Amino acid sequence: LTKQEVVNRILAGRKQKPGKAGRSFAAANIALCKYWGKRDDELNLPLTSSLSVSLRTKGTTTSLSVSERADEVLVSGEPLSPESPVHVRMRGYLDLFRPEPGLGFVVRTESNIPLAAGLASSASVFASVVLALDHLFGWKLQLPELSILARLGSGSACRSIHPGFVEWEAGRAADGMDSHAVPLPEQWPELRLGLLLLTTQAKPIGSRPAMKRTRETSVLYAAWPAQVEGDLRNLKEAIRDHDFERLGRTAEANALAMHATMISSWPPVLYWLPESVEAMRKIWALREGGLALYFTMDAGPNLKLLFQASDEARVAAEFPGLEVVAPFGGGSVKS
Ligand code: 2P0
Repeated sequence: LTKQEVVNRILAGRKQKPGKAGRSFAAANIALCKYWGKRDDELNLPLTSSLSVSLRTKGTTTSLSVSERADEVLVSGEPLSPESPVHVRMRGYLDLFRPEPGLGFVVRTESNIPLAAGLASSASVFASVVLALDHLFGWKLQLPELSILARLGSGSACRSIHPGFVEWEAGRAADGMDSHAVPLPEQWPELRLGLLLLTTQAKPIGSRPAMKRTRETSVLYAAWPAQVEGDLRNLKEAIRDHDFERLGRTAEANALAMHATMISSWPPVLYWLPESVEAMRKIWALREGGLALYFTMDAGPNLKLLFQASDEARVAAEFPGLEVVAPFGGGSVKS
């Protein structure tokens, strides 16, 4: 099955006449149980489910309109060269939605999070593009359909359709109609995420080829599905019980297990820099000293810290410049 066939199924009977413009925001998301490995490269269907938390205010706003000319992609107001990888990828995605062959799109994205640094993936970009397309064409799609369309752009983007805790159910169907995000009902106002930006330098290998290489060459990858199964159970119970230590421990172990599969690939995939390891050791030392602080990491060298509002001042003092996000907006700060 191709992406286009899936899109045609979802858009069957929907109007194809664009309005003047569409504009939408989607938040970035950080996985507590990672998506790493696909069962279908074309449709971005995962081998396992994953679970994330939305960054609520940090993400991407996309404005879209149609034009008589070739596609234009502007990132923070700067037009991208048609040869740039981001332009090529966006164009390929927009091909799925052209109302007429000759028509182009003008896409303007503004992100308030550094995208290339592996702090967040392309998730908020593709999720906001899908929401803007829904606006532009007036499709009024259901959330599972929007999530599926976002997945076709980038797997983790399917989770950025919802706020809060989100599970991406892997599904089993060959067409992936059962592989989309589902929001969890629980709120956790005291939860904090800290974005620890250690470097903005581009990563050596993108997550897409890295994921493929891991699945194909890592001997440890065989253990990954069972790790995910246990971690998802632990995370859901931790969220239900507001058990922060259990949440943090599970998320950190899951991230390290994912990186272990990468490191055991060939050629090896190692995103860590000396600064990453230094930060890990500092977190472990602080934890030894009684601070409930954990981390997670994605396909990049930067860390995301997990802690609670009551420890925010202490964590901020230990990590100057840390960008703190409240995924559920505020909450009481007990000292
Ligand atoms: C995640 N990552 O769950 C994992 C953890 C990176 C590490 O999802 O090929 O950009 O577009 O489906 O979504 C990044 O992978 O990959 C990612 P594609 P995507 O957040």
